[in-house]
Amino acid sequence: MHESGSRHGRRSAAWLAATALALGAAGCGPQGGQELQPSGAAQNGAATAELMKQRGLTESDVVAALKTYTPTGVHDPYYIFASGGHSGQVIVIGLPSMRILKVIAVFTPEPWQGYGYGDQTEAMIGSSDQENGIPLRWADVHHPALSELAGDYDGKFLFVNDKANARLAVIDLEDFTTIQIVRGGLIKSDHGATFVTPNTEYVIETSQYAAPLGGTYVPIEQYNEKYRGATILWKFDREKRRLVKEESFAIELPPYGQDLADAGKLASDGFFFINSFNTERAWGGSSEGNPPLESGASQNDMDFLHVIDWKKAEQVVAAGKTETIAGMRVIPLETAVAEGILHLIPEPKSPHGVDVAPNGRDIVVAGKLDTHATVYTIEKIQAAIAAKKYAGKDDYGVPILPFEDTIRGQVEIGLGPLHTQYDDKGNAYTSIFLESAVAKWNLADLKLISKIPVHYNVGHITTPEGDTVSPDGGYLVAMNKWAIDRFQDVGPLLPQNFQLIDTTSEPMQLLYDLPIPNGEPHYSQTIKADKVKAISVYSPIGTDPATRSVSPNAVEAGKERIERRADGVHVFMTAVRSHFVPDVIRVREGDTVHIHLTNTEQAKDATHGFAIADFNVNVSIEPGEHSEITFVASKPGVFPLYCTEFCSALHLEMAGYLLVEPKS
Ligand code: K7E
Ligand code: CUA
Repeated sequence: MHESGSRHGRRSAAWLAATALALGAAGCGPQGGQELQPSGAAQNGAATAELMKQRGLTESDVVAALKTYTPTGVHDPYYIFASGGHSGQVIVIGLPSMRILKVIAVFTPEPWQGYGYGDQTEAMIGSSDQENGIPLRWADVHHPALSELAGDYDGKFLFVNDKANARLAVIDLEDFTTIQIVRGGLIKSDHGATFVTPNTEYVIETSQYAAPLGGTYVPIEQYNEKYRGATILWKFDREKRRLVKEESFAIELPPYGQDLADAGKLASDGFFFINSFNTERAWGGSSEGNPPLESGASQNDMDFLHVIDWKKAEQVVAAGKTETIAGMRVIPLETAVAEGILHLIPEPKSPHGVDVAPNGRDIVVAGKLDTHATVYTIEKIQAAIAAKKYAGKDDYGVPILPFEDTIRGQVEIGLGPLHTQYDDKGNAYTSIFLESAVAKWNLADLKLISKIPVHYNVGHITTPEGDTVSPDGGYLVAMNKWAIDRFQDVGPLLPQNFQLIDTTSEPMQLLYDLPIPNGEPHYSQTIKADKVKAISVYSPIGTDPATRSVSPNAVEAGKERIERRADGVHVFMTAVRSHFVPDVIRVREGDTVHIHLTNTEQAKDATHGFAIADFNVNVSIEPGEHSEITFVASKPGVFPLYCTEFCSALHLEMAGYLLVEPKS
């Protein structure tokens, strides 16, 4: 499994000369219609051949380089929004250059952006801290979901989940910043999250590990009776840019390990689908005489695909047939069964990915311990539901639809298929974990077309707009868990490996490796760059990014001042190249200091930083931004303050002093 990537053998000198000629022609040849200048081209060609020889590059390497190389100043046609895994962040990458463009701070403090240090971002990051005061300062980000209209990305918002603490975050793609973090309190972990319904009516968050709903203590011996899963439909209010808990609801689920989920679209609009594992309901206890969790959870040949009719669920909620747990309206499991909201379908052993095809009709499920991708169709599922054609019921009375009556077929993929994406040619691509490969197969006739090895242990894959109603195709990025021998050594903890693949050629061609050094990315989504309309400055001057309106404390040039009030010292300060006004702040030991700081610039990229020694004060103020900083001057002394961004030739001079006079 660890052989090197497909390299074609060296070709003849004739091929080299031809490529060299083409390169030469492209590089300095005349406009179309004119004759080539053989001498110049030949010269460049010779230089290219010499370079290839020096660096030991094959023809295939050079072609790969030409497919990904993006000259300076040229922008990529796509953004990849990648989960940052343990970092609690989102990584933004250009495709096909694979240049990292930004890290979006979400659940974790991020010093460069001052995220988690100024008042507004500290409040943002602390908004999901626990009731008992335990702060949450990391996250396990798995699945980014771009907002959609009619099943297509609209480029406005991005949602991500934190599997570890069952939280969701909302990111605004106008300024690529986090604008909300929510923790519902109903469930303890999430994984079928985040996924959006076709018009982003709801952002879906489904539990992974069953637990008593609402977070109470129940002995684990009562697992079958009292532990539950749940899927939460968070209502998204576009105008307010908020997930609204009061308008959201959940559906109680059996205590299986609910896994990935995907929303239906077009033909399957109104439904969503959730995989599961551990339908055995093993809960571990290997030192107490039980089988180990992973083997206890792998006994059944089939687990259950959950089919959820969310439009029906909306009606049941409107009719008030809910109970309230942890402040969330919950449709009880019996009600979900009685009202026909929930059906199960057997699916092959320990499934992982469920991915609805662009046509909305096919639902592709891949099982980790199976060799197939299984294709269900919504027409067959709906027909079985309508005819009440059941293969039985589970222990909770949930009707089980027959496997054979709901599938269109299966494709033999390889060992350990996980996740599926689509292109514009009717092809599906499925990652194969155990085999370390990606398979391309035809969705219409369920025929395997080809496979490409990847390095190594691929998890998710992403193709341009590859999970929408209209994928673009062309590229695929394999998000590999192991890198082993791909990069020079950096100690025992190795980077993850993103591999860019050209899917238009046959066989597919591996183009580029991008190491990811700050967490384990799971899913990514790839969107056309021109759909994202990012702002370059905050306007008007004094805008608070948290509210997107001018702060009541915004400071105009010439109106800077220091005021002593009952609640402390208020400093109304501006920042502009290359000074802070005021630049000397005099307070007394024990004073609470409120700094109201406005960057009055409107020039693109004219960012300033603001830091004070010893008080953990550090913010980044983008052009036009207003920032609030509060701290207690708890010790006397002289503390330099300065701008932390090299903003101008007089950047080092952009400084001042905080003078804290002793009490006595
Ligand atoms: Cu890593 Cu989607 Cu959480 Cu598969 S998941 S790899
Ligand atoms: Cu402002 Cu450096």
